[in-house]
Amino acid sequence: MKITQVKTILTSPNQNYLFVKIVTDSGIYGVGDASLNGREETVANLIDMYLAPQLIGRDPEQIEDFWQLVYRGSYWRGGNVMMSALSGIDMALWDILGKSAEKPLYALLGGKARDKVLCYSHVLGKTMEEKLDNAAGFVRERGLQVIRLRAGLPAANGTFGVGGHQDAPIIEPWTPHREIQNTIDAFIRLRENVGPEVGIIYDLHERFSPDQAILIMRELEPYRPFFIEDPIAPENPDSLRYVREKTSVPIGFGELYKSRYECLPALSGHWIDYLRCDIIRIGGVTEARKLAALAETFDVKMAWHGPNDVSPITHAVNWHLNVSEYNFGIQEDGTTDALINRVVSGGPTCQNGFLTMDAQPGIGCDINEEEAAKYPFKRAFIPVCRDEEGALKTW
Ligand code: GCO
Ligand code: MG
Repeated sequence: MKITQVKTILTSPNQNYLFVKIVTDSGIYGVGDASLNGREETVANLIDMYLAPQLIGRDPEQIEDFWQLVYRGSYWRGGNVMMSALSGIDMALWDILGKSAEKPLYALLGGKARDKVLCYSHVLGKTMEEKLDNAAGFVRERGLQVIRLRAGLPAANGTFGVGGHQDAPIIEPWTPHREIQNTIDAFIRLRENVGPEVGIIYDLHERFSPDQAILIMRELEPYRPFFIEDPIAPENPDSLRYVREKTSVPIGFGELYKSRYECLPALSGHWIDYLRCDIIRIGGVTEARKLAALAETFDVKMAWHGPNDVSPITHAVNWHLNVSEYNFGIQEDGTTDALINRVVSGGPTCQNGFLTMDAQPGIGCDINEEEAAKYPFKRAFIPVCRDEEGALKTW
């Protein structure tokens, strides 16, 4: 089997996505997701200009070799743009492998290690007030065991880059030291609203400094968070150790990590309980299985990133990883908009708190290219935060 064509597909069904489709001379093709919120076209260009020409004529089953060719062979290693491009291609190659073996991806990864995949959803609502008020109903309606809230003020229009063409990022106000008490109060209200049994994940979105995060987490200890997500920024591993040592609250961390090497100190030091990498940022299936094995070594559970800005293809790959991993913890089902399902078929859904999927050979998803063309890509930016002094803060 030889690769004959590599296509990049940019589309915007209420959110920008970048897909990769790799076609072979056998008629089998594979699909992957290379979406990088706010930089999709840059990733597409890297694939079209530099990676696709290296794929044409290759045996699609040499997945590890192509991974190394892009990662080490480029000499300039890593980074979000390169890793997203590599991940999208990697997923498509595994999809081809599964389809030609007539096996679902999870079977290639060692087979099922569990029957059910616990998942959590984002509490929805237009404002924080609405989310806090509606949480119990939301949990009841969907039969959820675990929910997730993100620290923040009511979102401005265009959050997550869904607002269509923009010339610059939207600015949201956020003054961290003023939001400490609000953040604590929001969690406590949510706990009171949903009762003691429901797991609550609170995403602090790297918005606080270590001292602020510690303050919040210590106050929340009696309210038993399922985990606190990304309490601080990831750049300085020692800061994470510092936070870890000062609180007993479980920590989920890592959607901004781009490599196994970045994850290593947090894993080997046991500074986190759940590793939350995004498979589009760390190198696709090839790297995800190595990373999960590494986390298993250090008793850290997996909770792969699954927001609305990754497509059903990534949600499906996450599911295949989930069912085949020994150290699976929980899966984020951050899907908030169904329009993407017109473009991508297949993929898991959250039913009564568990992620279920009809497994087909490969990843089990397909892209409807005609449908994708109906939603033309528009440049969009992730918002930025500025405090009341005008200084830039983490969004
Ligand atoms: C999450 C994440 C996302 C990110 C988004 C950025 O936990 O799901 O924090 O919501 O903000 O992926 O594009
Ligand atoms: Mg997050």
